Amino acid sequence: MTTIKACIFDLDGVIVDTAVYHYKAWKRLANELGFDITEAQNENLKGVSRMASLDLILGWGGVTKTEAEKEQLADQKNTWYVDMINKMTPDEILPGATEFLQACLDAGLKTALGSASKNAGIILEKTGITHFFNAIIDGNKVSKPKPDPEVFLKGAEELSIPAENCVVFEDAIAGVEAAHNGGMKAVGIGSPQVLTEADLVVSGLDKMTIEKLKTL
Ligand code: B16
Ligand code: MG
Repeated sequence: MTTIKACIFDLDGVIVDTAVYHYKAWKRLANELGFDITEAQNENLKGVSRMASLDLILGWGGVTKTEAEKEQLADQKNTWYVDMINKMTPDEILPGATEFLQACLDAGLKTALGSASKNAGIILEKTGITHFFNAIIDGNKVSKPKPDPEVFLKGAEELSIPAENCVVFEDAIAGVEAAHNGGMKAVGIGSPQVLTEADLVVSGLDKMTIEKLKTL
């Protein structure tokens, strides 16, 4: 059993569901390039960085682009995506997320955000939850994508809590792997059939309690 002193949260799929906005923007880009992407394909983009997502999409469409063209395409997608997330409201926070964040703080635990997104700051601001986090690590602060543990290790470092006393909440397989690679516990948010390596799986933060942290 581990003493948990800090909780580190992934953003997309754990606190909010921005996958639908990523999908709309990527689909529009693919359509302009002359092909389409499906919702099933979009599943493979969750937790994957912007440029790595673009590489996957261009591969599915059988399209080759230069590095400079890819930068331009990624910028275009991001402009459409940011237009959508700028309209987000607190109603879009997933069930139980603010309640569990508050319960962590009330229990004296530290909290951090550990997201691959360079737009995490806008999302936290628009949904009104920035103040729940003692540290915010996003895609602007890291260079190595999950399953590399960089994003979570930086979170632990900013909180001054040893990795072994941290637990990560993640909806992506690569995120659970990243937590373990960093020597942290991982609570999967989603299905136990998918997140097989997680130390505990719940369907959402509405099913999470401080008591359950004691079982890790
Ligand atoms: P951006 P997370 C990830 O967020 C998303 O799941 C993924 O679909 C996205 O491509 C990535 O952020 C980068 O986002 O283009 O906004 O920098 O799950 O790590 O919170
Ligand atoms: Mg995620």
